[in-house]
Amino acid sequence: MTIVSQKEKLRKAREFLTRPGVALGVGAGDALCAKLIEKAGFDFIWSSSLCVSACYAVPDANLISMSQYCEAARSMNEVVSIPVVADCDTGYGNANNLMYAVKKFEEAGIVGISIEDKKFPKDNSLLEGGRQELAPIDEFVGKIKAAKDHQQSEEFIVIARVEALIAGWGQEEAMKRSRCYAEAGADCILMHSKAKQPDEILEFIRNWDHPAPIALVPTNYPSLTRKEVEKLKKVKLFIYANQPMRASVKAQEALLEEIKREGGIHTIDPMMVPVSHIFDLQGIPKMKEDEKKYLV
Ligand code: SPV
Ligand code: MG
Repeated sequence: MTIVSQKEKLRKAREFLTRPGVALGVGAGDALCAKLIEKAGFDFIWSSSLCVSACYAVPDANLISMSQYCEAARSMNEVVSIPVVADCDTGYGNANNLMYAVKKFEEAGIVGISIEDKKFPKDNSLLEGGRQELAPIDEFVGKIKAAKDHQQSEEFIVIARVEALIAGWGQEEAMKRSRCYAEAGADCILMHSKAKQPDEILEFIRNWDHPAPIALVPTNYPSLTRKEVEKLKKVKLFIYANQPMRASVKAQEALLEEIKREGGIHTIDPMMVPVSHIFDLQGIPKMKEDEKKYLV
């Protein structure tokens, strides 16, 4: 892997928010997945709270700690040369917790964080019947200011994620909150929706008249494609938040079933990559080159 400095990653990420077109991010829960996302040619990694918590097989409900989320994001960042944006839930508590998190994630080489305007501890936004309690606007504005005032690098990105549509509070509330957060200094507004069609998202985008760019997570409304989003101009980050994890669970379940059914591992080769492929992803070729130089 070519070594890319944090400065270069920050510069690239900033460019995503200003250049024409849409940057595509994909959600990862671990470094191996992040590596696959980079190899497939996507623009950035979304260190997803859903995927990271799923790697521990625990609910996406702030059960694991900020340090665990940060370590997961750090491990991703260490093996890719594209930027890593971290999904930091509600900031792990109040503004004090968030300021500490900004320090830790920035030190880990992360180019930006997303924080959402729900109460801590949160539930996953797509969870049927989940607690989707919104934080008061002033409280969240305080968090955005705290994050922006405490970032070390000027380019570090703070994404304010608006959960008003998720909570069922409607367009007006979503718009009011987005304006307040953008005015408070958020670099980007992530408008989340769990609707099965993109209509409410498209309505929001039509009415959005602030220069702050928009980020979208189309998990529940997959009919909205990159091509259509590009035409909307105001959307700069488009995030496929969890598809590799869901595909790999499906593949692993099918494989385990097959082994059980066949009473052995003699039929499953076509379902797997060879071990050599894993070696490549682990960076063995580079290690062997280094050995030639440095081992006597
Ligand atoms: C995540 O990927 O963890 C997200 C997106 O926050 S969602 O799961 O839709 O809440
Ligand atoms: Mg999340």
